[in-house]
Amino acid sequence: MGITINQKRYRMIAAAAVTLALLALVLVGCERGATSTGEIRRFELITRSDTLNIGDRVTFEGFTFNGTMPGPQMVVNEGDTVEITVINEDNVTHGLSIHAANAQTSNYVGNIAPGETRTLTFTADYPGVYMYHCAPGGHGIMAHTMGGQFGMMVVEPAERYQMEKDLGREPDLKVYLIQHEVYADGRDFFDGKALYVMFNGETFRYVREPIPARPGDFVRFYYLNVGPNLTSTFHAVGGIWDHIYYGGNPNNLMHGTQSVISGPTDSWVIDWVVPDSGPFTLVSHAFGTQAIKGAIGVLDSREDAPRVGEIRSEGRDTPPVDDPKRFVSPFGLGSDTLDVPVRFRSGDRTLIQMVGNSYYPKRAEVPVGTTVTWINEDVFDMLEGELTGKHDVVVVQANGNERFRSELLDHAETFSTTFTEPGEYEYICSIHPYMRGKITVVGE
Ligand SMILES: [Cu+2]
Repeated sequence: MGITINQKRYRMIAAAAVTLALLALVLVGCERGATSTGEIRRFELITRSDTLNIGDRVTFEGFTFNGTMPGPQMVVNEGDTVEITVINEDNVTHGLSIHAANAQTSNYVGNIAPGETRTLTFTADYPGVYMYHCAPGGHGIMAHTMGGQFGMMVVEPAERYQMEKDLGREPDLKVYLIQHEVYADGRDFFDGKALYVMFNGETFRYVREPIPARPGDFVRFYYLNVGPNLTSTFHAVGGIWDHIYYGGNPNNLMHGTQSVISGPTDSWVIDWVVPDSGPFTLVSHAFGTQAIKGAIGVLDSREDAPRVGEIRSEGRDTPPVDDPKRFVSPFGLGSDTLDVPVRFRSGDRTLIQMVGNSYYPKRAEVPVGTTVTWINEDVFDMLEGELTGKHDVVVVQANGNERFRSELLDHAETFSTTFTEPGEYEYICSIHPYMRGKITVVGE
C-alpha cells in the first residue's frame, strides 16, 4: 500500500514542479522583454574625422559619431525594435558595435567603406545602460574607440526600478553620465596613461556648469565608463548611493554603497535621494589617475534650483575655438608642447615606434647623416587596410612626389633610412593616412 501513497505523492510533486517550471518560463519571458512593444525606433549615426573642444580651450582631433564625443544618446524601451543606420562620410573605414544588441552586429554594420551606408535592426530585449563604439574590425576597433567614437544607449525596463516602486514616483532628474579618457598618442594608449579623464566630453564640465537639483530630489544616474582602459569608482562626496543596479538591469539590485566600480564598458543605474543642500562633488575616486585629470563634476543642491529634468551624455556640439591653448591629436601632430620634438645627437640610436596608430616620438630632430629606424610595435598585424596594425612610412614632398616609401611592416619589423640632406620630412602611413610624423634634419 505504501507504494500507492508514494506514487500519489510523486504525481503531486511532479505536477507542482511542472506548474512551477511553466510559471518560471512565463516570468523569465517577462524579464527578458520577450513581449514586443510594437514600437520601431530609428537612429542615424554619421561617422567623420573631426576637431572638438574638450574643455578649457583645449581642442582634440579624432573621429566622431554625428560630430560629438561622446556621440548621440539613444534611449529606447525594452521590447522596441531598434533600427540604426550608419552613414560613413569619412575617407577611412568605420563601423559600429552596439552592446544593447544581443546579435553579432559586425555582420551588419562592421567594416563600412567610405561613402557607404548600412543598417542594423534588432530588438531591445535586455534593459540597461549600454556602450556603443566604432568597429571597423580588428585593430581599428580599439584605435577608433580611443579616437572618440563611442556613446550610450539606454534600454528602459518594462518593469519599473525598485526605487520608483518604493517612492511611488519617477525621478525628478535623470543624469546620463559617460566617463572616458583622452590620450596624447598611441604609446600612452597602450600604457593606459590618460592625458585627460572626463565626464560627457569635457574636463571638469560639471564643475564649470554644476548640475542643479533640490534637497529631497529623486535623482537617477545612468553611469557608463567607456574607458577605454581605466577602471573607475564613481562616488558622490557626502552621499551614499541608495539603490544601484549593475548594468542598469533592474534585477541586479544592491543597496547602500559609497561607490560603484566600473571597468571599461561597465555601467550602472544609480537611484539616489539628495540628502541635503550644498554641493555634492561627483568623482571617480581614482584620484591621481582620473579625478585630478578632469573626472570631477558637481551636483549643486539648493531649495530654489531650476528643474532641468535631464542632463544628456553627448559632447557639446560647438565649433572648435580659434585660439586653442593646446591641440591634442592622438594619431597626428598635436601642439609641440605636448608632442615634444625629441632631439637626437650624432651617433645616437634613433628609433621611432609605430604604436596605437601613431608614431612615437611624433617629432624628431636629427643631424644630417643620421640613420633613422622605424619599428612597428602594434601587435595586431592580421587583416588589411584600416582593420590592421600594419604600418609604413611615406615621405611626400610639397609637390606631391614621394621622397621615399618603406615596405609595409608587420609587428616588430623595422625599416631604416639615412638622411643625407637637411630639411623637414613630414610623413604618413599609407593605409592610416591620419597617422602623421615629422623628422627635421639639421646641418652640421
Ligand atoms: Cu571609426
